[in-house]
Amino acid sequence: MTRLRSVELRLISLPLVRPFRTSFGEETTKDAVLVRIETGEGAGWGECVAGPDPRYSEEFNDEVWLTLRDHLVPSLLDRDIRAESLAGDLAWARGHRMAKAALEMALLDAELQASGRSLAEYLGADKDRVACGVSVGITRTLEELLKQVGGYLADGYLRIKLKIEPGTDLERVRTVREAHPDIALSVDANAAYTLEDAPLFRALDELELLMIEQPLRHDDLLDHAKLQREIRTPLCLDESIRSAMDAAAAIELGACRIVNIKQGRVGGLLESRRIHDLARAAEVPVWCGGMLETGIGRAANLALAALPGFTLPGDTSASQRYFAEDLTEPFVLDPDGTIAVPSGPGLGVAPDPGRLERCTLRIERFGKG
Ligand code: NPG
Repeated sequence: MTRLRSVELRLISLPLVRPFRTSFGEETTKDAVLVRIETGEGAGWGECVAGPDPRYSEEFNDEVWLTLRDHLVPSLLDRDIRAESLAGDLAWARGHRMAKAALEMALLDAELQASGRSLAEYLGADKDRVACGVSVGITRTLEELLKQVGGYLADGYLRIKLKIEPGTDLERVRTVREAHPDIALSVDANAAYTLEDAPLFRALDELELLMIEQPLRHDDLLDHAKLQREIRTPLCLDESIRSAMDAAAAIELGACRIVNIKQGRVGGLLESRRIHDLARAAEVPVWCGGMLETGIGRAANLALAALPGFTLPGDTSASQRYFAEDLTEPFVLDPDGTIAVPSGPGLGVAPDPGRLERCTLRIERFGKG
């Protein structure tokens, strides 16, 4: 147990090296709420995965700020807390998983720094490098898509994921498959289709994809189970899995055969580990999703991805795939397609003070820091 003395919220904005377009819109900057806490033992950083608007999830940056400022932080300030019981302390507030996950990350960072342990070791990692994939946004042209895919393969990425949306799907995926018959290739629809699109999925089923990610509604399990019964390609769920309970239901229903774990989407690293554990017991592979995180959130993702059940390459790409200049020391892809898991205490990284100041849009502090 340690006393929460102060919390600092920061809204930051970093330009992306190239716009990232998905079925729900285009992002040209990475805007995120960072949380820095000070406890009786030390300090820690957390990064919230919410975006600027409520598209991918109900949570978004301005709302996360208010939730933390007016509700979650006041309920914890000057109290004795620890990461393992934080979710229970915050259970009175329904939902708001991304905001809660950012606090939990900061608390884990502080606690583990104080005890000199790395996050990866604490979570139960069994490797010190993780296999990395890359997610390719929707491009304006096929030529641009092939160029981006070719570039990422030359970098060493071990799995290519193509974003798809109605009208920009089969032809593109087929073209990439024909150009690269042997690569690990997957698609991600971000919930843009319905069961009526089953013919499209039957056609995609011919392309030897590693998985089809979140084809149907963000809150659906039943239709995914129906679709999974019609195709051979494993379905993977992202948005539909918000907790270990959701993951257990999805697996039991046959709504997916693979689970994407994003710590922010499920309320934190500890809930992520629960999902990993139950999926592993059910022999369902998991992999670590990405939300264009800065080096802070990326460090947490790499630690998580080092757990034994993460058997598929994650969206844990190198810093330079996103930013000309990351907030932390950059994460670098090895030519073999892996990135080293941070091994220092806590997250093992901290933001560079100068870069942090340059990209900060807003800052607010609470408590006696
Ligand atoms: O490499 O971090 C990354 C991006 C991976 O495609 C990716 N993320 O739907 O999974 C997703 C998508 C996303 C990005 C979702 C940003 C929400 C925000």
